[in-house]
Amino acid sequence: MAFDYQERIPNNVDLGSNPNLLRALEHWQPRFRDWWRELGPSDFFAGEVFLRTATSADAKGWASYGPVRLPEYRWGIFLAPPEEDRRIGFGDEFGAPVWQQVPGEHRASLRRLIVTQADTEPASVEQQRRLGHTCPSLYDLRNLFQVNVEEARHLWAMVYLLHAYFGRDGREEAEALLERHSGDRDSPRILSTFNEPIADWLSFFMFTYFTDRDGKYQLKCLAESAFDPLSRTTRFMLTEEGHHLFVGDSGIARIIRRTLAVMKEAGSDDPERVRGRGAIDLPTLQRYINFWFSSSLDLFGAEVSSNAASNFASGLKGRPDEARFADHRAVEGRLAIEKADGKGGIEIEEAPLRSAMNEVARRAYIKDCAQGVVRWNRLIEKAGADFPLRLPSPRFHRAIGLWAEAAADPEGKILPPEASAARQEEWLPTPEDRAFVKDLMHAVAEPGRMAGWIARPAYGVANLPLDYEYVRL
Ligand code: BYC
Ligand code: FE
Ligand code: FE
Repeated sequence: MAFDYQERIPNNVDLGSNPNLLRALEHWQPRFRDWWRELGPSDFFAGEVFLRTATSADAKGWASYGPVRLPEYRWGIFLAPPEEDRRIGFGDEFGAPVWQQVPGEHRASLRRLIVTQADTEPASVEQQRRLGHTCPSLYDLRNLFQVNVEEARHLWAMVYLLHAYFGRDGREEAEALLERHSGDRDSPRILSTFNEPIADWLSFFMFTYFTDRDGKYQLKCLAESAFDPLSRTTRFMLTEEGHHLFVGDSGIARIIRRTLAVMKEAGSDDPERVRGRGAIDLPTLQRYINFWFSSSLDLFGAEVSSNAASNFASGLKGRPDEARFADHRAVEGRLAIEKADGKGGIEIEEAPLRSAMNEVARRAYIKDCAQGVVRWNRLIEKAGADFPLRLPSPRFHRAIGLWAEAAADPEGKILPPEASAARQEEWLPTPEDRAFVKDLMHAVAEPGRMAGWIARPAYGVANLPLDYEYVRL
């Protein structure tokens, strides 16, 4: 089932047979284009970018590649193929047929989940809109734009659900998605991380590694949903997500490779000498990891959450890879959760499993995050350097949940608040770190050339050589 790109809004949901819905979406489309022009990567609209575009929902060969101008990218509404006789996979209605419409009693909660998901997509485009000016290579510039157009498509995916299933409220929410903006004082994006500036490429790679990975896990939870259109939409989004994670993972690995090479040349691991030679020292990398990992942990919500319990009970939001579990109702179980005892120690709360679903997802996410760190540390070890990177404790630098009030160090040790405040500079990027990293970034826009702070990638895009002109400016 190849997508029809002759349509004004390419889709595989038979929009043509629903004139009211089509009209509503065609009304939203110019507003989306205005937003893309104002808050997308518009400084690069004149150029031609070698991009992939989704062309079918087949698991194999779902995309095609070619030069596209950014204002002319064809966003569409694409759902994974329906699964025959799909059943609800968890919660109170386990085993019942999935829903093709929204049950009235779940309407408000479902809308809230979809709006929260939707809000992050344009937010990330807004956060990244100026990065093109300091791209380390045309290859990276192309990857940035690939991520941007797909996040914008994810907005389309959610807006389709709002328009098709939530009537007037849905249309209003779709408008509001273009009115909130990342970092806006009066009308910010909903979730914290999506209001953080991404002013340099180190932050971009950290964001695509850690924050897009929250996206992966949240989408996995929503892919389990009893609301079948949501499940099918998020399943297709997950196929696109792999590339975003690759950009982050390989980006950080390339920075580390370059740093290790510079350390070797300098015969020193002194951060100042590494910086003096135009690379990013490992302690600075660690501080960026501490920041983006802890911020992304907050995106899972509170460890113990009545929202999470009721979303699970009603079949709206499951666990990542729900099929892995034996008991899909989770009425009985408990999960041991650590919290501060208020006296500098830790106590364990046995939370009912359903209330702890945010924490179940967060733990799966943390395991996934750790895999990249192991690979990066192999590079460091092989180079004979003695500075293993690590994920900070989940207690560190949290703003949401049980640890929001506690002051823990990256090892998870609870400190008196003053002691912790005094050491923030050791643990999190300082204004000097940010200024240094920002100063390092200058656009490198000749085919095949790389900025001095990052190593070459192992391969080009879609079997093309690295010196291919991925963006014609
Ligand atoms: N910042 O009961 P709780 C992606 C709020 S990323 C600010 O724990 P719940 C992407 C919460 O809203 C994936 N506020 O919440 C990545 C609630 O507010 P109200 C995005 C926060 O509902 C890169 C209150 O605190 N998708 O796709 O269990 C590029 C109580 O919290 C935060 C989703 O998030 C925060 N960090 O869980 C592009 C999936 N955390 O009701 C894209 C949809 C919590 O008191 N969303 N709050 O006003 C959800 O499933 C849930 O809303 C959450 C929160 C997991 C976010
Ligand atoms: Fe996305
Ligand atoms: Fe993404």
